[in-house]
Amino acid sequence: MPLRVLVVGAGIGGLGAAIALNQAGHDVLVFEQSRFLHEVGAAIHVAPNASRILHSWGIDLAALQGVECEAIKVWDAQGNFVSTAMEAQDYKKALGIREPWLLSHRVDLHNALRAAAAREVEIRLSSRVASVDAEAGVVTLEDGSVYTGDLVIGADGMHSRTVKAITGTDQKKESTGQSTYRWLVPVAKLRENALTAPLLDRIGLNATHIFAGGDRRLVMYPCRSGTLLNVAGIHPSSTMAKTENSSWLDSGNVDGLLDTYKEFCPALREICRLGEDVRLWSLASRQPPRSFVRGRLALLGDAAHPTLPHQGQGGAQSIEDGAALGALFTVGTTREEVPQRLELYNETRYRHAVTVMMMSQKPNERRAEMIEELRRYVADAEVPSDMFRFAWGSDPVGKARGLLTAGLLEGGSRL
Ligand SMILES: Cc1cc2nc3c(=O)[nH]c(=O)nc-3n(C[C@H](O)[C@H](O)[C@H](O)COP(=O)(O)OP(=O)(O)OC[C@H]3O[C@@H](n4cnc5c(N)ncnc54)[C@H](O)[C@@H]3O)c2cc1C
Ligand SMILES: *[C@@H]1O[C@H](CO)[C@@H](O)[C@H](O)[C@H]1NC(C)=O
Ligand SMILES: *[C@@H]1O[C@H](CO)[C@@H](O)[C@H](O)[C@H]1NC(C)=O
Ligand SMILES: *[C@@H]1O[C@H](CO)[C@@H](O)[C@H](O)[C@H]1NC(C)=O
Ligand SMILES: CC(=O)N[C@H]1CO[C@H](CO)[C@@H](O)[C@@H]1O
Repeated sequence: MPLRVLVVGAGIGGLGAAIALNQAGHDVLVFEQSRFLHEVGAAIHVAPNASRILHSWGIDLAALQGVECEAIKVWDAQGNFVSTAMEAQDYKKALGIREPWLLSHRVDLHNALRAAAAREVEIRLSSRVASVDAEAGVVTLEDGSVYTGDLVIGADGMHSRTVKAITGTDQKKESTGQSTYRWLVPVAKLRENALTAPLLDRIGLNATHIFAGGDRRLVMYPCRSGTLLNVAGIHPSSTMAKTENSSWLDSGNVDGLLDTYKEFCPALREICRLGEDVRLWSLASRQPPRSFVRGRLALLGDAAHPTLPHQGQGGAQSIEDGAALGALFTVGTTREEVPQRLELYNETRYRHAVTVMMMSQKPNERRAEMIEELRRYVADAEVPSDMFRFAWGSDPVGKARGLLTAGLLEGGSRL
């Protein structure tokens, strides 16, 4: 008998898990609070291992309209070249990776996942989950309706409610002291503008560009087949207001943006001025729970490990979580076996995802400062010497299968 799986949240991670668990032969029902009428978002990094997982789920990578990222280049605030921080090719060679590192509009990635999931899985929109009983596998919606499953996936993002079923309390989000302006500019507009056209020609549209000046930076990369430039302006927060409930949906304005980047060169300021629908996101986060699982509940993605954008890994980690679940819940898994399989999920993912999460709390050059904090959750953790090696070298499916086989060999003592 297939398992009945209830997924809370149809974001990147929830949809990925729904696809993986459905492909493993289970019945999946997804609850999503929104109606997806006004989807916002800017671009998101799809790291090579994540694009390999998407491919394995039968998703046509062309639908992501992604741009392949070849390097990370650093420039100063006046637009002078400083250094090439990394070249994708070097890592791909060293790690034996063939898959692309894609820069995709989040809406394009989300649509591709939705289309793939909707072929087999029911997604109920306007269905906000109020609470979850982890031991019983019961999900209660705000409208009062109650559903019972064999397995519940808490994929409800940064502002998760399902995490409470594990921690017992609501966790406050804390500001990191930094905020991010996010906006998109049509590349055609930049090409016909006398200030920005020469800059664009010089930097090219095949890399992630970091323009750094003092305590602030502009990070730019293309998406949607190179027709849109995505810009993130990471800077010290001027106000701690709104921190608690800050989200991708908060609006910013061009005046505040121009003021923040007043020391940057005219071409970069012009890219700020051309910003449409500028969002201002206070980089707030919360502690991870001590465990990703309890009873019949597994947390994944930002609900489990709220990941800030500094390493461009939030989306990829949530996709890896779903792939691990798909590998662990093999055909024929029984209702009785669910809690033990979830312990293997926690073992597969906790250490890796919490390490990436902690390393994403600060800009890369300052991430070593997170070691104490990381060790509160993973006692013997080390700061990865190289984040690309660490993140791109992960193999959640192989690890999950290895743990499963080891458990079965122990004569069923664990499974
Ligand atoms: C609107 C939006 C825009 C984003 N834009 C970007 C971006 O431009 N760049 C970037 O790098 N990252 C962006 N992110 C974050 C990024 O998608 C995540 O960090 C990453 O993909 C991890 O995904 P996730 O599935 O864990 O969480 P999310 O992608 O945040 O998805 C969580 C989902 O759960 C739903 N949900 C929440 N609470 C409930 C509830 N109680 N009941 C039912 N459903 C619920 C939410 O509506 C959402 O669809 C955005 C997230 C959102 C929600
Ligand atoms: C990337 O773009 C730059 C600038 O346009 C160009 O010099 C470089 O050759 C491009 N790299 C590749 C591999 O296309
Ligand atoms: C944040 O959201 C919670 C739940 O919706 C609400 O109770 C709280 O008052 C909000 N806080 C702020 C500062 O708006
Ligand atoms: C999940 O993993 C973490 C880190 O290894 C561990 O502390 C926690 O106890 C695990 N949870 C369960 C239920 O085993
Ligand atoms: C799931 C997946 O694609 N994992 C791969 C990630 O990258 C490492 C290193 O190249 C491979 O060994 C994994 O198989």
